[in-house]
Amino acid sequence: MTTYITTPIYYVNAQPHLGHAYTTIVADTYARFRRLAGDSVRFQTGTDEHGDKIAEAADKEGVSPKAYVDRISAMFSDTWPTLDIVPDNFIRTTDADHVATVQNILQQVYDKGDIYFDKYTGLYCTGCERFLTEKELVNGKCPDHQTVPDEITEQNYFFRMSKYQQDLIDHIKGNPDFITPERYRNEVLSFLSEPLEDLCISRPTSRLTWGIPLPFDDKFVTYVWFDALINYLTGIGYPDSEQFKSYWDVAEHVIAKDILKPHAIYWPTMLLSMGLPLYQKLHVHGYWNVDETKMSKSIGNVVRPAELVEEYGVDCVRYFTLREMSFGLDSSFSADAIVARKNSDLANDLGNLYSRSTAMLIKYTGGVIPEPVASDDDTVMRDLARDVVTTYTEKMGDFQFHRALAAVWELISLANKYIVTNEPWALAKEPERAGRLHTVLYNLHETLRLLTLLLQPVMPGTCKKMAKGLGIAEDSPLVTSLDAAGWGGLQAKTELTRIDALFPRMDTKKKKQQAPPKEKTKKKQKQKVKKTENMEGLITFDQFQDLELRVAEIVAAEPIKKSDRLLKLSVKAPEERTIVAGIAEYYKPEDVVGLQVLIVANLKPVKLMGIESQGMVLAAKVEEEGGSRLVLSAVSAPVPAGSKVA
Ligand code: ME8
Repeated sequence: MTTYITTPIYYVNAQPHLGHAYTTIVADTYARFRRLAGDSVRFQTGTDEHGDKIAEAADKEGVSPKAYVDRISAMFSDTWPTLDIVPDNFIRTTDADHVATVQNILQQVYDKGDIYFDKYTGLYCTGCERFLTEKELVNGKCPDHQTVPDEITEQNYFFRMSKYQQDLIDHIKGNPDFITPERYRNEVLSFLSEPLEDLCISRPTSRLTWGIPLPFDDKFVTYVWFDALINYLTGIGYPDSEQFKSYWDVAEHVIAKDILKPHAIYWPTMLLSMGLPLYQKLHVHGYWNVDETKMSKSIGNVVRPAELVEEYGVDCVRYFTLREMSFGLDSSFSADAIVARKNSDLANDLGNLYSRSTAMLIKYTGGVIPEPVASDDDTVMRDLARDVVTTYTEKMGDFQFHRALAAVWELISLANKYIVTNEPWALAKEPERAGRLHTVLYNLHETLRLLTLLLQPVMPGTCKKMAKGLGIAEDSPLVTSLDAAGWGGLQAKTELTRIDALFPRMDTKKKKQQAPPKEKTKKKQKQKVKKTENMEGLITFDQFQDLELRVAEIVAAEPIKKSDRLLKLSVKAPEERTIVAGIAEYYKPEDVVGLQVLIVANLKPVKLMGIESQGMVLAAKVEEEGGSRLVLSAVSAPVPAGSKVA
């Protein structure tokens, strides 16, 4: 099998931050996982170096665009090794072969009649590098950049995107895995339910020269998105190379939701026009936020990957990001969260298991793996290991990294319990129970070998150390191939090597002292008062104040399997959250996307059909002949998502 996995090519108007690092860690981890599964893999990342934004940034620094892009692009390519990210190709859109490929494709699409010249007036956001529709604006501003777009009128070239709208809808409907998670697929389908406008794909050289000249009109350069998306083809030698033949059919792109539209609409329609097969899959993740705000340079709340690596270590950063974020949803970064993961999951659970097990082996057998007793029917570790390997393989393949890791941690947790229940130190005192001791020690070390194998894609450096400690060569199939994920690969008589602790604990005392004291007493008093005052079915003003009502915007909706009544809603209020609402009998998912509704925002989360619901949507219950129906509550004019209802 073959795998081709890509990240976005990042703009060089800013240095890499945790958001870029996350996407690239995801792609690297997936590439390593597919290699573990035996695939021949190509993993590509790179930098996007043309366009208004870059020209502006270079101008600000008073250097030429080329000098500027060379410098920042190197910052990206230099960052990846520090995160143990190893792409097979780092593409730059200023590379000569890319420029030639873009011009080739433009000519091809032009000759086909899919590009025409026209006059256009639109609202242009420099941050997004694209024209926005009125509908996309919030309070007249671009919701991502909080800036008022410029109204621009100019003559330009247009790509007949609308011509391919129906083909694209059919493709998305016929291929449920084309865009995942499902909420983004629904978002795209909902967008495509309105007529698609054609795409402006040029910029006059009077306004911008830092771009690829159109091959059929040198008074224009190529719009940066039309140029950038083609990187996925250039990087594998489109159209003639062997690599293109083996990899294009299996292409998978990883992006965050900010660039869903270019990837889910522009790119597939471009491919349809070129007569090429569409990419296989688009994997869309959410944002890393800091204090509920998207991390971005313009807001100035960026977390630098290099600083994280310095503070916590590379594998801790990789593990933390993959374990903490549910792929598809937003996540919040905080130093406390990463320290907690490091101390609990890595130092306590994994690190302790490794050091306790190996220390006992060194003590009781001189560090030599013993032969387990064949007749011993202790299969507890082996049984769970088999299930964990199955779950892990499925979830890693589905980009559910947090679930795959949670499954692996079940195995770690059982192994730690296994030590306590079997008390190897007691067995060691009774020579007649040596066979039992050997089985227990073997089972623990075979578990460590499996952990070394399964954690490879996520923590490659640590796994090399773990393999070395277990006396296994770091490139041995025993720790680098899923074929060896069955029980019993570890050979008796293998000799351990002493290694340092895998994850030293971090000191949290200092932080705790700085934390402000909690205001518990006041709250408790309030609760007491509440009970006594609630006598006549009336509530006090204080009690009402406890209820937090907010306006939420529904950004995605999907049915819930096995439930006719419930819909799973993703809402912005202003942070993103999931609410399970009993409205499925009255509303179709696609009809509620974009609505602003009232919610109770401070309800304790509850699980409904296995999904955690973080709030409640308010609706009017209308009693009619033959039953009742629900009508969602709304505000009389659009307001920013998350506005409090007073
Ligand atoms: O959009 N959380 O480049 P870009 C999670 N050049 N991921 C984040 C993030 C955050 N807060 N911030 C950025 C471009 N990212 C175009 C792409 S592709 C043909 C052209 C990650 O530098 C995430 O992957 O703005 C997001 O999609 C990407 O960086 C945007 O990078």
